[in-house]
Amino acid sequence: MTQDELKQAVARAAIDYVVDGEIIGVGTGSTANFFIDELAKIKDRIKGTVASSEATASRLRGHGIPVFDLNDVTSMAVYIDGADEITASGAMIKGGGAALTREKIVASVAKQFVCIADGSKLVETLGKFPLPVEVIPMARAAVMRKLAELGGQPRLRTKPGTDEAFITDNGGEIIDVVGLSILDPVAMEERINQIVGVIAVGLFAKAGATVCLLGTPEGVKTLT
Ligand code: ABF
Repeated sequence: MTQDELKQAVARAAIDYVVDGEIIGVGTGSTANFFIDELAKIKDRIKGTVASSEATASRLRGHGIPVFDLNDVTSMAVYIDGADEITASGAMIKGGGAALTREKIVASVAKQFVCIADGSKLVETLGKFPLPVEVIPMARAAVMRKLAELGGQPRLRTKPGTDEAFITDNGGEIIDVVGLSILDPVAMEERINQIVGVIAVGLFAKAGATVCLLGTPEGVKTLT
């Protein structure tokens, strides 16, 4: 099976976690895109969605699926999204797609976080994938110095093919921290959250995935 077929399989399996008549939080990335395409097939069963990025909102709308502003939503049954790395206990690195802040906000409102990922995302220790940190642009250099003290090498994410900073949907910049071995993800998340100028860190450990649907050649495995 190709990686895309594995992503498609978990996207299909995630439909079992959609609650009829409810609002569904929808993530960002290629696996989330496969999920959106599956959700479109049952769109009449749900009230609508909240999107974690402009790209996701426009894909949802393209399928005729209602997208609500989070400020107009008081409860959300489930948030469904991919990850860049996940451990067996549900701690994740996210943000390779630059949507980490909105992903964390939307996930925080949902009762359940269902992570959908192909098997290559399962790791024992987080950190091989560079850890994304979204920052207020004027704090970039100061935050980078603090992140270096944690033992990694911070790199400013740039627009492809340029030296210009990549700008997120929130007007923030992304620093990718390379070379970390994150043995205590909760402690690391708390430490980075405390750095002034950080908008959000792409470590989802204090509130990780409640369920992970992992695509493997033997079928979809469910980790809880
Ligand atoms: C989002 O999409 C992210 O937080 C993560 O960066 C990424 C995973 O991408 P893909 O599904 O394309 O592998 O969920």
